[in-house]
Amino acid sequence: MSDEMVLYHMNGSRSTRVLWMHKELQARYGTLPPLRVHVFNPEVFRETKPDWYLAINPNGKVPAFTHGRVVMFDSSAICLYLLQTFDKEGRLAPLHDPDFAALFYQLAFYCSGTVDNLTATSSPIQPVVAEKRPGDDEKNIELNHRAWIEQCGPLLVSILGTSKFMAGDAFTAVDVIAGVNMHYIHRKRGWHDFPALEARSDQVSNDGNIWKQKDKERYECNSPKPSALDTQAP
Ligand SMILES: N[C@@H](CCC(=O)N[C@@H](CS)C(=O)NCC(=O)O)C(=O)O
Repeated sequence: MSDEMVLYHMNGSRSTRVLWMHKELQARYGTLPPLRVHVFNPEVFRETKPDWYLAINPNGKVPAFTHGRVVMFDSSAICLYLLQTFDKEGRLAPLHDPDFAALFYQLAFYCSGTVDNLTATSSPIQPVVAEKRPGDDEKNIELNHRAWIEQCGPLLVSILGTSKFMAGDAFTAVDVIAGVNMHYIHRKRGWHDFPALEARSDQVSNDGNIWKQKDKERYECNSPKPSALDTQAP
């Protein structure tokens, strides 16, 4: 199998989860193949997806990911694949521990399946909706904020308890998965309703220099001119 890994990415999107997980793994092992990043321009990508990309990801979203003959989509699923393939000693996700495994799997699916949608700009059914940025509609933002305050926020507080990091006293893959949600909740939407969650998210930013580095990192679009953008397969 070819070693090359490619991530199809949009700045400020959930594909950030994969970038961050790759960096955390690389920091711990130093032996991962490099990740080539193909960057889409959101203005163009939200309206229309090139055929070559739909052949890679018929779901038409970012992220998608290839590694040799592996082709897959969904941010948490790709993170799980990276962990299974490269975190052989469980340094980032100690999945041999059933308590950790249960928490991690539950949160990985819950975060990318439900919590992400509270701060999303696009729709899960983007190809069939006329409005391509429904998440930025004021009424939707208000409803999503209520869902955060009344449903998802309290649930995360009760699952995560009061530990220093998301899953205890050490930084783990849970901090990456849920940390992306926290980033969008606090920074993109400006919701500051659960101080315990925010304190932990700040803890990650303070201790986790990789997150800070990622935060500053903006990848250049592969083709900067919207008219010519992304028509070429990478
Ligand atoms: N559950 C998927 C959701 C992916 C998703 O919705 N991606 C958004 C960006 S955050 C997207 O591709 N939006 C552009 C569009 O739908 O046109 C995941 O976690 O990967």
